Amino acid sequence: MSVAAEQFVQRAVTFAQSHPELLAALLVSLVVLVGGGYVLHQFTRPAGVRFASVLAEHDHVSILTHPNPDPDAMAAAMGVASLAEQVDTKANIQFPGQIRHQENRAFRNVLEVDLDPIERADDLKSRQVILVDHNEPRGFSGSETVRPVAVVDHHPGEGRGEEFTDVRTEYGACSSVIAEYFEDLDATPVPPESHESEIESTYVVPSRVATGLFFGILTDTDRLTVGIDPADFAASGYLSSGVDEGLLDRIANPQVSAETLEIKATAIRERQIEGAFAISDVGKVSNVDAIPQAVDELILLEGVTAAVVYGTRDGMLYLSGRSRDDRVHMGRAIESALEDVPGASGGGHAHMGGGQIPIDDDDFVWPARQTSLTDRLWRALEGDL
Ligand SMILES: [Mn+2]
Repeated sequence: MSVAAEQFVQRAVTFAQSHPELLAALLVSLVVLVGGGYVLHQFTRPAGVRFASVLAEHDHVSILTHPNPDPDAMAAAMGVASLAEQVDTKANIQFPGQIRHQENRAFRNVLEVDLDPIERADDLKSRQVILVDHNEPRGFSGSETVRPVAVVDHHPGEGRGEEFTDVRTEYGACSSVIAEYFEDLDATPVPPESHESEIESTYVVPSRVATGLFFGILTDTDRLTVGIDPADFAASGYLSSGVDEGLLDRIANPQVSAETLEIKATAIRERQIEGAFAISDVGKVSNVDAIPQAVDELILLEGVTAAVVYGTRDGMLYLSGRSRDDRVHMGRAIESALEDVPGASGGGHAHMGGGQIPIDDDDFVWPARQTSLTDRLWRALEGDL
């Protein structure tokens, strides 16, 4: 030690001996700094790291999608299941409702998503539930008794997980949030031609999962055109090296059933037009998923800026609406058209909405009510309700 340094230490020791209260204060500040730093570290760990540690704390989880899961919900569930597997937690994916839409069926089959239907809370394989792509359990009996462990979503809502909640309403897809979790863990997307064992990182995004998440982002943002956040682009970029284009093509361009095409044809043929608005009654259908697909076609018709298609199945009338007209908020238009209709429910966003009305006759031979429904829809689209 140099003479100057020795003198400095000597002076410091003398100073501390004569001011013990200052030394104590210094020690207390050190403890506070280190402890505070630790607490801060707990809260500033990336969400994906925290989520993985929540998963790792459980032996077995049930990953639950919303009713009639779409590709974004199934992909998010696949991602969580893969992550669970990588932290040695057993996982089952479960869903209420049905998987009917050809795109959803193709997604499930082509990517071999292993998921089981549930009708009641007792069907849950584990009471440790992780909700994806929705934040409140619904669509099965006893759903209100389920207290999810974790919630990962991009829809507005009050639902919370007991140990973990991550709801990012600005994101176009729940799949983007899950992709970010993998990125937080420095996971490597596995290229389709490679094998997972060739990857050196601790965590991986299997190619099947990367393809699913990428397609989840594509469908929930209408092929990256609607409601997209920069985070969705970033997540797509991150996943891209793991995407299997062959599988992607099979999911994105599934075969369409003859009934769906016929319902689309009926919607176009039976359309009533007033100004820039179109309404079409497709009658009785066996696949209600065809109704939103039919209105997706009707809205493309030149000169049409807002459209509603409705049809019936098993005592229920289903409506689906689209708007690319700034004057028409479709969700509110459907909601106001169905106001006062007993048992009916409806709503949605500005550019898309839907609703249901319980009917007593499945053949819909109630011209008076049909006329009044169409009339109310016209007035709602015009903004008169
Ligand atoms: Mn979604």
